[in-house]
Amino acid sequence: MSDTYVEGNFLGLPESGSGIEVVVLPLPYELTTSYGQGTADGPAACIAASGQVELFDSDLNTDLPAGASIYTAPAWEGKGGNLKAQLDELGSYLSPWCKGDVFPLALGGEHGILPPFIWALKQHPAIAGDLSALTVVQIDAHADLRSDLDGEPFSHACAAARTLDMGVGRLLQVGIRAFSKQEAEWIAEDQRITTYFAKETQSPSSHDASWSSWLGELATLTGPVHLTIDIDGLDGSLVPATGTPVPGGLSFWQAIETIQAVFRAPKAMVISADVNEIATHEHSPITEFTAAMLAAKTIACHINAKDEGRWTTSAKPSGTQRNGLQCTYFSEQTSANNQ
Ligand SMILES: [Mn+2]
Repeated sequence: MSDTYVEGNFLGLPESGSGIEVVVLPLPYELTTSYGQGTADGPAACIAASGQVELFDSDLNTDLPAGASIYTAPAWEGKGGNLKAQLDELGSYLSPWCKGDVFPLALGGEHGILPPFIWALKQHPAIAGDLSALTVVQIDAHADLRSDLDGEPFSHACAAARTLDMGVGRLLQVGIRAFSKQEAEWIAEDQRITTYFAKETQSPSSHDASWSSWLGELATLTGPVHLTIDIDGLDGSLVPATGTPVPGGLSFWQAIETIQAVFRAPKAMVISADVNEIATHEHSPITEFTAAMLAAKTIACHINAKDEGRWTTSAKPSGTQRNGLQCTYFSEQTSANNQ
């Protein structure tokens, strides 16, 4: 715990408010969760649990924030009366933090936050309007490649599919163990998608070779990368409160190794990340604590990448008052239900 613990800030860290290098963005978004409830409370619970995370990071060999300025932004407050209006609000909220001068880490909220995040990243200097340059690395139990869920194409169950629609060039998935026949066929056919199924990475007979192959794949990443961590990618025993916990998932250390490998890829630059589907359970804090540890490791790995020259920025870090773009992308989509 920080010596000068500040309630409501990630890791309890005090902040200067200027020269921000990492921003934590709480997105209590919940509109389409199919099974459990409580992802709206998840980000605040994760931030509260982060006060119990050790600040010492063994990769950095020092305490967080390790000299970096980490700012916890006021949480997004949804006002839109329907799903597409809320997605536009999320895009507008994220936009000021996606200009390349800071590392944005969002805490969700449903996985439906991913498409608005990708929309906001389009302006990032490393992408410059061309999302085909971007690789999304996804930890998840679900492929999230459905065309729609109950008629809703912007459901959390469709998050990865929508990012491909938006033009994302490559999608790498791990932990996947719950998917439809249609999703399996899409994965097999689409050259943009590389999926490491939990059946292979977790099975006693194949896990060593499969896991080495996954880490090898990550080492070859090039260009800008967004890391999206749906905590249900981890084994359900580690995240029992999440909306749809699934057995047979990644171990905690496999999630950590994945985060480390993405940030250590010599030719890639991780420009942004999210940890999503965080929810609470009255009898156990393990879900939000697991999420807080993954978020803390993500920040530590970003600082490490920056120290080692794998983070470049042309913009000078500035303060909390900033302008962003107004998102209307989602309201303009005609295919979705206007519920
Ligand atoms: Mn997901």
